[in-house]
Amino acid sequence: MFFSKIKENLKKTKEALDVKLSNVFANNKDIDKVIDEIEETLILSDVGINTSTMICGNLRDELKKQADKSENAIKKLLKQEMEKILSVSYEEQDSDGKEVILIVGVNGVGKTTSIGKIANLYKRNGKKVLLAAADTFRAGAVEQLDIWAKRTGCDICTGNDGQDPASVIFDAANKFKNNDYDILICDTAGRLHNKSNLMNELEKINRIIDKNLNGIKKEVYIVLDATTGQNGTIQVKSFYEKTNLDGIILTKLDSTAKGGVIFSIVSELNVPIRYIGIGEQIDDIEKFNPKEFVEAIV
Ligand SMILES: Nc1nc2c(ncn2[C@@H]2O[C@H](COP(=O)(O)OP(=O)(O)O)[C@@H](O)[C@H]2O)c(=O)[nH]1
Ligand SMILES: [Mg+2]
Repeated sequence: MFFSKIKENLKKTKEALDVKLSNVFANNKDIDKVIDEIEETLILSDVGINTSTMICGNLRDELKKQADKSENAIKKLLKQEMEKILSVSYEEQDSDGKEVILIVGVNGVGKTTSIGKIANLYKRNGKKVLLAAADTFRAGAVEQLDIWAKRTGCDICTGNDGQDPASVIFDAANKFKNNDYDILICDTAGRLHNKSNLMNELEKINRIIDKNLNGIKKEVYIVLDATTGQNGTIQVKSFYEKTNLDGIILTKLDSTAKGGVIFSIVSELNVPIRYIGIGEQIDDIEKFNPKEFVEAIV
């Protein structure tokens, strides 16, 4: 049920890839030619040159080892190789203990929306969730998170527009401790006037969490908009080089035919995808699973 929803919401990417792949098989009999064209197809779907080359190199090697070179057999191997790429540094998360999640990323990528969706997932699992509205930079950001808090029935710690975000986090950390919450999710600003400002801000927030919620698992997730394609990877490298990142939330995969970008993101950044955003509604989020993802797009 859930699974067919991923398929449905990722259909732009699936259509783009599947149609081209079917053409490859329809137009070629020669195996080498088929694989060359698969490689081209992957590159055109934003999988990235290096990653596409790697996938098809492995595909060639594996195919040599078996007699069955039918379309089905090739597709099965292709999926395996794609899954392998996405499984790098991926491990299933146990979500039992207390946890602080810090959400970072540039403006408009879907940070606040993803926080609402994730809060809802935890809430549904019976967790006591607190949100921290530390994007005090952009007008309206606090209200936006507040709407999600109400919608999901979670508590929220807010500051005023322009208040020091670190002080909001400080208040939230105390509230978290004193009221026995399970999960704290912190929203942050996507852009301050310049990069060093942003980095200082994040450093300060990190310090406050480490000091005040010592011993509680902390995860820093960066949110990336899949529709910006390869650009997202560059953003991460240039902006967040000094921040320790534990995971990626890749959003708006429903709005792009270039969902293949996920492969270059994973292999270039070497940071695992944790969640994927597949729409604007509260349930349009999935814990990332490499196998399910590949099955949904090829
Ligand atoms: N189609 C689609 N839209 C999304 C998704 N995630 C967020 N959005 C939209 O992207 C816009 C910016 O989201 P927002 O959470 O405010 O971004 P922020 O600035 O990073 O906090 C909003 O219009 C959201 O509804 C997604 O997975 N799919
Ligand atoms: Mg926001």
